Formats: sequence, structure tokens, C-alpha cells
Amino acid sequence: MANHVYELTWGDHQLVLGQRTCVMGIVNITPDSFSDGGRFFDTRAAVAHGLALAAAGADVLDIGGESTRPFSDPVAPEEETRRVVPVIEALASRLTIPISIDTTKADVAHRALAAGAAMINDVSALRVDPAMGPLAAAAGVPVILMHMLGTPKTMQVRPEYGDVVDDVRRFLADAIERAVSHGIARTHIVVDPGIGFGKTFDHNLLLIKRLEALQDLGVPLLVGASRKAFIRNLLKPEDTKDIPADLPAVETGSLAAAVAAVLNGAHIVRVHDVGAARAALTMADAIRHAS
Ligand code: PMM
Repeated sequence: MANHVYELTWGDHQLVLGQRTCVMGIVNITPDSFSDGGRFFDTRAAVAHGLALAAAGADVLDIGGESTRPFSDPVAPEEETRRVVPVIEALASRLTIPISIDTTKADVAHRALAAGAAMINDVSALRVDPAMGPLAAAAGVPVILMHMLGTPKTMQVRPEYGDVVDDVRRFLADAIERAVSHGIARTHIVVDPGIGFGKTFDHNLLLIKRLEALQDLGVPLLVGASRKAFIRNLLKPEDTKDIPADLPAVETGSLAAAVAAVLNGAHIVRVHDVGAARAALTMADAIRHAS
């Protein structure tokens, strides 16, 4: 049950991963986010939300200005920058925890880093923008490389794998080598199986169940299952199409998924309700370390 321990050290930041689970709090600044219904599509509200997540015990905040929900359209880089930069500036001036920018665009990442972001979360694993790898290498910041089949526009159209865990593992191994070839330090790489990104219900369950198969990639693992459709689909009444993402049952399901991921080797969990996750994972960590 012991997870590999990694030390992510850069600039003024250090994250020790694999002992106490690292909780990444989500701040989406999009009008169409499936998980918070666009309630934070406003700088002041987003900043207040980020501060609340930090007060609730977040170790990292992940700021995103482009929805990656299934079938969503891309956002122009200027619009994405306009959404995230003022929020990052305000949060970075008030907080000491690292702020991650959730983007696939090097230009947005560059402006976010200048505004005070300290990590890059690229759900395309450096595949969308050829300038992203060199930017991350030059900035010397950690990078999260996520698996996705296709693009948000196409990913949920009949996703197929040979063996989903083997295929995701191979993809992530290649992504690590691609990042290293750009000059990104291996010690600055985190990988993520991309729950909900081109996966069926069963694919998502199997990736969490067999997460341990990704441990030997030799880098920390991040899992983001919080409030995703596979949880809502499992918990909704049979005659209902979908249920609201912020329903208490969906949060409880999200916590169960986070605990399962951590018991199977996740170092970082990306969540909406940081306070609830902190409590559940404090318990899970205590069980993991019992001797
Ligand atoms: N999920 C979403 C957005 N960004 N980044 C990483 N690394 N992993 C994820 O699972 C992930 C992500 C979409 O979920 P949201 O709309 O609830 O933020």
C-alpha cells in the first residue's frame, strides 16, 4: 500500500508526494464548466473561491479558463488569458501554495506563469502546442501530462482500447520521454490517466482499480475523478438523464473514487470540495501508513 515518495522541488516551492496526499483544488473560470455550472465566471468570485479552497487545506490550486467537458469547443487564447490572468495575479499575491495553470496553449501558460502560476497542467500532454514543452523546460516548472483519446470535441465518441490500462500506460511513458526530450527535468513531471477523457464508464473504473500499474513509470500520479459523469451516471436514479454535479451524493461518490485512487497509488487528487477531500484522505493516509 506504500506509494513511492517523490520530492517536487522548484523555485520557492516543495511538494513531498506519496506520504500525505496532495490535494489540488479546482478553480474553473468558464461559463460552461459541467462541475460548477459557471458560477465562478467572474474574477472576484473565482478569487474568493480559490482563497476558500486554500483555507480548506488545498496544497495546490488549478486555475482553468477553457472547459474540457465532452463536446466543448475550444476558446481563443486571448479570451482564456483574459479569464485566468487576473485570478492568478490576485491569488498568487495572497497565497504561498503553488498555483497551476490548466491549459494546452503555450501563450496562455506563458502569461499565467508571468502572473504568478508555478505549474503547468496540460491535458494534451504537450501535443496541442509545440511551444509548450520548450516553455515548461525554460521556466523550470513542474508539468502535469494527462492521457486523452482524441480531443474534448471527439473524445467521448465510442472510445476504444486494446487494454485501457496498458494503452494509457504506454501513452504516458511516451509523454514522459517527449517531455524529457524538450528539456523538462524528469523530477518535474507528474502523469495523469485522464479520468473521463475518452473513456467509457468501465474504462474509468478500471483505470482507478488498476492504477498501481502506472507506479513504475517512475513519476508521481495525479487522478481527477471529482464530480465526473461516470460518478453521476452510477448514482443517478434510473429514469433520470443526469444529476447536478454538486449534489451531496455526487460529492460522496467523488470522495470514494479519490480514496480508491490514493489506496492504489495516486499522489495528487484534483477535487472540487477540498475540505471534504482533506478529511477523507487524512483518514485514508492514516490507514495507508498504519504499522
Ligand atoms: N479534468 C478536467 C480538467 N482538467 N486536468 C487534469 N490533469 N486531470 C483531470 O482529470 C482534469 C484536468 C475536467 O474536469 P473539471 O471541468 O471538473 O475541471
